[in-house]
Amino acid sequence: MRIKQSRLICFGIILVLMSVGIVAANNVQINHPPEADANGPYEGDLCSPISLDASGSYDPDYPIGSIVSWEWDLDNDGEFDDASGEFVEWIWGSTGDQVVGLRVTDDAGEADISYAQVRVNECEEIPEFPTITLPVVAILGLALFFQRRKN
Ligand SMILES: [Ca+2]
Ligand SMILES: [Ca+2]
Repeated sequence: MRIKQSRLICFGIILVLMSVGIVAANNVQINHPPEADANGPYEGDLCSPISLDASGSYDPDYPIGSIVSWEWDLDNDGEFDDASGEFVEWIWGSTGDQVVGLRVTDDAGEADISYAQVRVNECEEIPEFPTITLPVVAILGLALFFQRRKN
């Protein structure tokens, strides 16, 4: 009888310990690192800013965890210190294919990096004032000349 009682007590203690362990395991929050997405490829020209969009980046823990910073390396020197924010604009100083880096960091300090291509073209030239006005003035002048001759 005593042996049966002590076995029951042991079984009860084991059950209590197991349930405490399950509750503790469920309360442990495991952080997952964010996923960076620099998007692209982008294309633009030297004369106007090119818009970059990091909105494809996400934290798998959302809404419990989320991305708190978006940092860009726009001169490809390995330092993510050129711009910050989910959406940024940048004017390049030279033409050609460029590489931009994006580093996102979540609220637990975990980070991820993504790269994108940017093609920078020559400026699209807008015709200067005389190249538009001279032909128009010439056509108007000719039209006036022929109308006067007709009369
Ligand atoms: Ca996270
Ligand atoms: Ca940089």
